[in-house]
Amino acid sequence: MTCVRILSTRQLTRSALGALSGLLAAGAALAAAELAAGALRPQAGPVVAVGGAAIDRTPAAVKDWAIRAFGTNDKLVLQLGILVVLGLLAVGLGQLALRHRRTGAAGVLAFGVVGATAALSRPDSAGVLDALPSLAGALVGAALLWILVGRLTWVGGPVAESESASVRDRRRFLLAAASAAASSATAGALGRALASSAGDQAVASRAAVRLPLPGSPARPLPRGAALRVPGISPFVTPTADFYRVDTALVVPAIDATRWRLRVHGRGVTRPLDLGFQDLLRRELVERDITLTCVSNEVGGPYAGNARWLGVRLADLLREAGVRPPSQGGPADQLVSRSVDGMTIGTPVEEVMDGRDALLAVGMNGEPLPLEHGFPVRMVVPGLYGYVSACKWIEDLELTTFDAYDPYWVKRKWARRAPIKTQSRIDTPKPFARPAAGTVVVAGVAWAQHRGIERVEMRVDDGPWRDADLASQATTDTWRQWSLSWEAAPGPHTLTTRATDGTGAVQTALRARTIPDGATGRHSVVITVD
Ligand SMILES: Nc1nc2c(c(=O)[nH]1)N[C@H]1C(S)=C(S)[C@@H](COP(=O)(O)O)O[C@H]1N2
Ligand SMILES: [Mo]
Repeated sequence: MTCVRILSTRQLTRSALGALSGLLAAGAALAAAELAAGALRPQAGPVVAVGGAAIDRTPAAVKDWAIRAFGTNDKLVLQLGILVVLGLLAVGLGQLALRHRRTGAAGVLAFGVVGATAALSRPDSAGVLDALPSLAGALVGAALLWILVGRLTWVGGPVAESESASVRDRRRFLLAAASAAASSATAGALGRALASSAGDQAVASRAAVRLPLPGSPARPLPRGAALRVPGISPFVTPTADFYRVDTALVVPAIDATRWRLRVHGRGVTRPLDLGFQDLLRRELVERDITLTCVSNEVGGPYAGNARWLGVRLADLLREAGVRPPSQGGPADQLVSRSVDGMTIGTPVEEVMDGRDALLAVGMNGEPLPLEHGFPVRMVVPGLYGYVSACKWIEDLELTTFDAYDPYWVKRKWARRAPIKTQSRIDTPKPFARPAAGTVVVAGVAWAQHRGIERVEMRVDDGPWRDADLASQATTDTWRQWSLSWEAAPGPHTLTTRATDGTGAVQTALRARTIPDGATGRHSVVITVD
């Protein structure tokens, strides 16, 4: 009996140490890969590469669900998920290596190949170099697993060893494990430091930017354009609260002093190659424009209004010799490319039809924040962000809708996507319990470039009532609304609908966000006490 118990404890220890070896090997692999990525390209690190590749392949419905469930934390959740899966696999490989040392080590190498393949598959991949971090990491991890498991003879195994050899191996295992853990921590930290020093240059170049005054300032806000109702979305969304939607696990860090933008393609008679200062020397226009994401559900948070500063995109295109299709130009699609490989297709006609399509350098009086596209992004009133608002832009190509499908279109989203008329109840919040009596219902409505003419609200199945509208700043911004309601006790459903500047009433028909934006009316259920 005693004999059996000792044996099983021994096996348990062996198994636990195998798992530990697997985890240490995975940790060393990741750390070595992060170090290599930090030195070469932070985006090529295995976690970011696998996460990015996962985002590229995620069906639209799952992506929308992730945005809904985790909001802006979706990227953090994804990376933590990858680490958890990696941890489990590492434990498994540790066990495998106890039985077949070579197979276990080969398993680590296989994951290196997965990481390398993911890095190479990213749209911003810079070529074979991107495979290096994952492969280097995998080699280090495989070697470490091989060494650690080879020193586990003192807890039993295929090789029968003498007592003294077993004591020696035990010491050697502990030494290897401890030094692996220590060097992994150091390498990982060093990799992070290297990666963030690239970020430091971007941050420094941003701090050095002096935005000139606009030659064409924003139209002064008319009186009454901003309502002061507690709980309503402020007319100007503070930059810190502005929604962020993109595929970037690592926010691109661009040094503005080295940034270039190329304008080329069909119908371009004079290709352009511009630097940041070239843009700042041009006439800058300042405009209030509300941005909206196509992934925004009815009543959702992915809309924001900011004061943008930038150059007129249409002027730049005209300088390059571009004519819109209506004037015989051969290109109907303007494809913008970002440094992180995003591609966004915008109709040339809309960009050149007189609306304030901008190459923006400023947001709410400051240079663009890194997360919102520093140093330069596009903003086109009236079109959802995924067909207009390319952040971290570096290339503009004139082409046709027939010739090229950009990133989201390849993933089944619509080629063209004007923003749909929507109204949202900001206050009261769902399931609120206001006291009976006067309740102020308020929110925002948008139909960019058409404007909002009317907002109505109804309680339960009652009649539609006109809300009081804030003054319309421009047709490109959202419009706040509010309505005082004499609330009777009990449960109530509040519903809103907007009418846009063309007289079209927001439809009650429900449509999903895919492929070109959600429709339906926003309702909020509350209980009046
Ligand atoms: N480079 C890049 N630009 C991008 C995206 C992206 O994923 N990558 N997402 C687009 C989408 S879907 C939207 S809605 C807007 C959001 O801009 P914001 O994050 O500044 O609010 O950016 C657009 N520009
Ligand atoms: Mo979006």
